[in-house]
Amino acid sequence: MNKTAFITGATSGIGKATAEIFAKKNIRLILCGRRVERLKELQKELSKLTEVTILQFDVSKRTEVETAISSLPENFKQIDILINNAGNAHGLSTIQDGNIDDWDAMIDINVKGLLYVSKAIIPKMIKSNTGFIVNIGSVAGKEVYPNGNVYCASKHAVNALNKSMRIDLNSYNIRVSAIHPGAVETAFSEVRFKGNTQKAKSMYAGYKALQAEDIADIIYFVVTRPYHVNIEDLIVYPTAQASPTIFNKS
Ligand code: 8X3
Repeated sequence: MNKTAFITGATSGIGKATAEIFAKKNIRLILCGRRVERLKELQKELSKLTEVTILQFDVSKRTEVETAISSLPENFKQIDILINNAGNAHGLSTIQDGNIDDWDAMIDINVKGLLYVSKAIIPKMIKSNTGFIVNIGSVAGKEVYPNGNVYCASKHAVNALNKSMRIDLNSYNIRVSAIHPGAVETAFSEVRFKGNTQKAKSMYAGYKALQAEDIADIIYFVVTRPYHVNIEDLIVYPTAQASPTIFNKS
């Protein structure tokens, strides 16, 4: 497939798995993340399969985003697919006990970061009258659960922006979709529980959680439909999870 994809949060989890499947399908890659060593490693590995360039920046830093994206080499300036994947949960506590730095991080990364990156790339898509934006949301963007408050709010914002983008970009032939995963076994819980590996592991114990590759497969499916087909969004759970809080654990 002779397309170029721009993936944020590409150094781990869903972003990395998406980069791997796209590389196998010969999609050219612009891999973005904060950790340059990981980006370089991934570039080395995936360059065996496709053309890869890397951009090191923090999505929540507006000037970093703008500078990085404007520095793209000429042959990578045409972006066909934007995967807005970078995002995290920081903390899990009641609104009254919530840590304001955690709130800032979630709003800055999950909402403002997605906006900064989109704002830098959308004009290129408008100019070429083609493009595909896939926003990685969460079931937390569809339902609110105890202690989820600000994370849920940030993902509800992603859900709203997904719909807004599709409306505003409709006349420019740009497709916009979202994937809303339930429990995916990644570093997500380690970040949420601030390195408490025991707590993080217990999130995925007693059932088979989704794997990053499961979501990457679905992203690949979504972006490879015929051009007249636009999937608005998909909510994806592990079989053992019926809602954000209901699990069938052994
Ligand atoms: C990840 C899923 O249920 O922990 O976004 O919010 S959940």
